[in-house]
Amino acid sequence: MNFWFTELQTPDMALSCRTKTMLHYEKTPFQELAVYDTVQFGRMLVLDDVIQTTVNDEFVYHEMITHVALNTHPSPRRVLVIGGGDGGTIREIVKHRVVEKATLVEIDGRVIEAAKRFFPEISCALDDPRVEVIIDDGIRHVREHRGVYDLIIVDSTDPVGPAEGLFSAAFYRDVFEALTADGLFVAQTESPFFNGDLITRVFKDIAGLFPVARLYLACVPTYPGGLWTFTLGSKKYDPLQVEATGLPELGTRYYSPAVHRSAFILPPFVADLLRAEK
Ligand code: AG3
Repeated sequence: MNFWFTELQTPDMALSCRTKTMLHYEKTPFQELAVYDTVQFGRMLVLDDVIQTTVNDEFVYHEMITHVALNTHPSPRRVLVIGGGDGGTIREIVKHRVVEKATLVEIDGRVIEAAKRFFPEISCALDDPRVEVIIDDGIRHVREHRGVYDLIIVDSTDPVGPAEGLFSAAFYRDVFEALTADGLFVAQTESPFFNGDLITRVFKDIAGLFPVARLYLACVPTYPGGLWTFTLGSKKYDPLQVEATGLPELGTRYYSPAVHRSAFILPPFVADLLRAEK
């Protein structure tokens, strides 16, 4: 069948996936939510016509947004996820026995419902006894919590619409305050090809707040340009100082102790985005 879903990744470039069927569509109070069954990537979650995750490539993003930071902190007992209503980030977090409580704060409860219904392999840990799900604005949640989280992960949509505030300096200040004295933070920060200015600005904000600021990369084929960035801010522990020996075996398909290190090796055009004079 010649039925295609197309994401306009920039005004001048698109990614199209041949689609077997549209499994679901709704308008939530926050956004349009659709689930497609694609030939190449399996089921695909789409918000406001932007691909969020697919069954076939979600492991890259979810492993990389979690395990780098979880293996950097020696005992991440309390973890907060902002966004991430599909549950993929939570599924990876609960693989770590040391985590006592993982709190998910998602603004749109409909995303969680759709994930439970259409993406059981991604959402499967949302009912774990160590997981607490709160439907609320992550910005407010962070503002109202002080010194409680060892790790905060921002698993957001692109910086437009509901997620815009999750890329602001004011929000990062509240994140810093919501962390414990040796806490750390990681956020998905978009494409180095198409969002260079954003990456530069976010890195500057994070480096201004946290003693340790790092950017790392992973390859997510359904995101614009494929190459994707994550920005990490840490009060104490440096992800580059992590000893590869002694890391827990997590059954991962993208993350490994060697990838933990190599992800921080930046091509010069990416390293340039982080230069102080920018
Ligand atoms: N968060 C969305 C990453 C941004 C994708 N951008 C795009 N396709 N233009 C992913 C949520 C997965 N838990």
